Amino acid sequence: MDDQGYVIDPVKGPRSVPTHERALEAVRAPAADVDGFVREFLRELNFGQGVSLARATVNDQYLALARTVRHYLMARWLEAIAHQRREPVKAVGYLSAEYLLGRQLDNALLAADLEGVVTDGLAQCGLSLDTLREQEEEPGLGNGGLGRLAACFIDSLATLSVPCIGYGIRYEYGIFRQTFVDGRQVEQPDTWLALGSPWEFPHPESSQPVNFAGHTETFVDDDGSERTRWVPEWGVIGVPYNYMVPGYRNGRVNTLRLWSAQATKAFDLSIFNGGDYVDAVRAQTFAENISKVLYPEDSTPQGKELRLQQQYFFVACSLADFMFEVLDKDFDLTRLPERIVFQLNDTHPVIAVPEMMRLLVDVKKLPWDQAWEITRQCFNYTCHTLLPEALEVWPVDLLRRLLPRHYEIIDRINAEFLADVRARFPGDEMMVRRMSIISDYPERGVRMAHLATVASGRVNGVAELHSQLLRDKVLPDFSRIWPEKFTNVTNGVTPRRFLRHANPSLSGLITEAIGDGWVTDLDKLQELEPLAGDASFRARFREVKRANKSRLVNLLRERDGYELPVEPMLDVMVKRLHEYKRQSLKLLHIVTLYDRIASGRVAASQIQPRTFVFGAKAAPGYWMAKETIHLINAVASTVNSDPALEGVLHVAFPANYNVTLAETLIPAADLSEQISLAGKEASGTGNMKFALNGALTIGTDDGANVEIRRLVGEDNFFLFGLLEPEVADLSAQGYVPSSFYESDDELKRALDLIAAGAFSGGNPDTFAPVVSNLLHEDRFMALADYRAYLDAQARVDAAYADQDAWSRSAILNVARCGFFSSDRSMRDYIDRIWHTDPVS
Ligand code: 26V
Repeated sequence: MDDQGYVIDPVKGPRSVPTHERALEAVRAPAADVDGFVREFLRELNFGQGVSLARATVNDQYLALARTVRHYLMARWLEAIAHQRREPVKAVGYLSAEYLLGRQLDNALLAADLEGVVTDGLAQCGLSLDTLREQEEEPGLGNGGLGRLAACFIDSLATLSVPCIGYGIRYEYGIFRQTFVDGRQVEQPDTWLALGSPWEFPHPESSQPVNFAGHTETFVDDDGSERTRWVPEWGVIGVPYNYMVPGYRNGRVNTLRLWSAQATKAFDLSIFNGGDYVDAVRAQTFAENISKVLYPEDSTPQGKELRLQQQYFFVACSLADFMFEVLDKDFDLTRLPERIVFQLNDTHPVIAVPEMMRLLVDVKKLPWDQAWEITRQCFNYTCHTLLPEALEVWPVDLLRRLLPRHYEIIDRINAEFLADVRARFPGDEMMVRRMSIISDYPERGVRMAHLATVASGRVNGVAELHSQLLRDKVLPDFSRIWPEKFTNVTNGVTPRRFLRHANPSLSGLITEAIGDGWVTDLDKLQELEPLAGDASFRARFREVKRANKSRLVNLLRERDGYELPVEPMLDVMVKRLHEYKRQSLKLLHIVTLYDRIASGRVAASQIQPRTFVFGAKAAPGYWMAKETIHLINAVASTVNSDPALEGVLHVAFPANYNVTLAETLIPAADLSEQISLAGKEASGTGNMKFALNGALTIGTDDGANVEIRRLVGEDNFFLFGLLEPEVADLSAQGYVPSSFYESDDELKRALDLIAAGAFSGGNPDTFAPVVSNLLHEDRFMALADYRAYLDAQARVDAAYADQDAWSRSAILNVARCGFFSSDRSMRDYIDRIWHTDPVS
């Protein structure tokens, strides 16, 4: 605030502030010029870090820089928060157990348009922005697609000026750091907070108590009505940490609020009074365990008590925070749906449904039916999977012990729901069993997807094919009784991080051609389409790709010690390691190429040179996935050390694939591998990032691949493999993988080579389990798709040989992928599900 009562916004300039706001707005952004920046940066270094420039470590410099950049966003953030409280606008409450944010500094610089000023200002201090940005440990508070999607969505909502609070968990340890020891994955803790994060703002004054266990009692209220009260056994405190979510150069900053668990004083005291100091300290640790670590499984629920504690913990904090802190304590909750719509990011936050009912019925004393009406208007559910084993089912015994009141509420919701089903389908008890929220077999369990579907206004899948399969195969009974509940919103990715920031060279080329409007209106990329026919533009596009490859080759040399050539086609498969994603199919391709040369069937000079890059973390308890990692590393080391293959075939598997590595890898790729078995990948979002950065896709008819292919055109996409109905037929017939092995000589040779120990120093035992799994089980039909995959790869080689035609296709991929902006996804959610408005 300056003397005249102005808030200076570095982007929009001065703005008049009404007097009643002035007290709130004691914040003023530093001047957005080089001198203003340098002054502020040195002030942060001296007074914030307590060091002189001469003695500052790189970490001091980074922290001071981050704090300085924060200042530029602060005025807008406070304004957004004040507005939220003041104006009766409807907000989105995004409930997600995961946010895979990636580095914050680059994003903040981009949003606030400070890159130029900061580069110059740091140079004046003798420092380089590139060195400082490397200091940041990315907050890896997610496993993969689902967590990264949440991060893209909150970015887009801020850019669209839609009020949103993202709610989640501040894990002290995010996704593990992957290392390789003798080619095997070894997990290390992710200590992202070790040096402190300058991007978080703790707000202990807004802490929320959260209770667990105990029992319930009924009693008669003052007004004579019978009520239930929960007498919990223990509790913890949730301390919120706020993070800025800046919109792209629009003056909007939304909030991400992550909860950290702390022991309650009351809890400590009871044990301290018992005299056992050590027990008391241990109890404190016990409470703090709740937000200690992100569970690294992303497909097989372990049914672990701590995970249920995590889920309830963050959801209880978040609902109470919104209902009683963001809104006034005396807000008329019958009007709650006018102010909030909660999006359930998969089933992880679904315990919010009975929690909302508990708050409305037990705490706010609303009649059950009215509370249920409100609840149903406040929640919507997004499903992110098709694997039956990934659907969460909580054992009744566990849920009832940990959350006795919630279990009662779920039981009543179920009873009323099943009464409705019986009324609609008299006598169909099979249907009642199939639909019940509480299952009887194999043990009594609460099916969280059923609870979410019953309680939600809308249920959506994340790509067209996925939404269709969700309706027809995962929740068919529900879609029969409530067809209008089901909808699709195809995923998207933020063009700010994944094109503008990650690929500055291509961004520059695009902007030069069509202006910079595409950054917030990605459909504008269509204007590039005519340039695909322009030979000089194609040549420049190829130069950009080459420069990006060289950037990657340098990074992999420094980071992982790889010596890779820049020229070959760069073929990339990066995603979590899972059998359904079929990294093993990619491996069989590589082994076949290797075998063709090693056996002399094909001369090395006849092969289209390629560098294969893998990036993949396996869940620590997923044995087959870890064996596959070992095999990839073994094949990589054999291929890379064969002098005959120098410049022809190389395989790189940099450890610890994360958002930061993706930002260098994706822009360099020529070929994007999206080869899941049809009907298994809900959407995929890496597929979108690659296509947007001008890689061509080799892929199955699965997830969002279907839509990518439709948009970019079938000539610019390498399709192969069984279609989803064919997969279903083959399964029904009884799939026999060994029959494919017997009938395809090259497949047989590839598997035999692995089995014989060609990649394990002659030891046939090392990879026997992987081979045997493929030969005898092959749940995801890699062998059935092998020949089609190799044929498609041959088409890729032929296409790549014509570099000019290839660049034309690549440019068309960029031009036609505007649809995959998460801004569009957010507009779809707004139109079909949320019905919220942006604020001016
Ligand atoms: C699932 C589970 C299951 C219980 C154990 C813990 C846990 C943790 C995370 C998850 C999430 C798995 C679901 C997921 O990440 N799905 C991915 O979502 C992406 C965004 O919609 C989508 O693009 C991918 O296709 C889908 O696999």
